[in-house]
Amino acid sequence: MRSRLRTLRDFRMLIPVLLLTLAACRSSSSSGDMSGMPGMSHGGHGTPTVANGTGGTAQTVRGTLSDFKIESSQTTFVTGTPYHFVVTNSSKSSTNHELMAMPPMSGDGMNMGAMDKTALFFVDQSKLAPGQTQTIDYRFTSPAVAGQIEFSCHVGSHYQLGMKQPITVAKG
Ligand SMILES: [Cu+2]
Repeated sequence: MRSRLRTLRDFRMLIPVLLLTLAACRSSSSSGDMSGMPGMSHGGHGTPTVANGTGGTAQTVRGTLSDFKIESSQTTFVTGTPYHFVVTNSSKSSTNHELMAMPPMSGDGMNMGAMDKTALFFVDQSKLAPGQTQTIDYRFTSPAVAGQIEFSCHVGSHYQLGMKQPITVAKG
């Protein structure tokens, strides 16, 4: 009687351990390469790719806007990969900045509305006062060679002052 109770209790104590082990298996398989695992019906064909779902697989990219330059933790990207941009205005002055992802501008003949339409994505300067951080999720759909797309800030004459950072997008 005594020993039977003890066995039951031991088994109960094992349950959380089993659940934890299961959870660990799940999370490691969903973030890893599934192509090598038997019994996986999707994601096969031997192509190691980032999961296509909207789950937590986005790559974080840090963008820093200052007076007057743009720094990005990453300047080469791949189509189809979800990126999570974390953009901070680290201006030491009281200057708002913006982050646009768009073709380089040669002249100044484009108004803000047209620019916003041309841009792949942007974070407006109204949301980027000094010290502010904004995030935006984006997935590139078309490849871009050097000189085709850049991160830029077109507030005032910031662009002419150097607020541009060329990027490239490879085919994923
Ligand atoms: Cu600026």
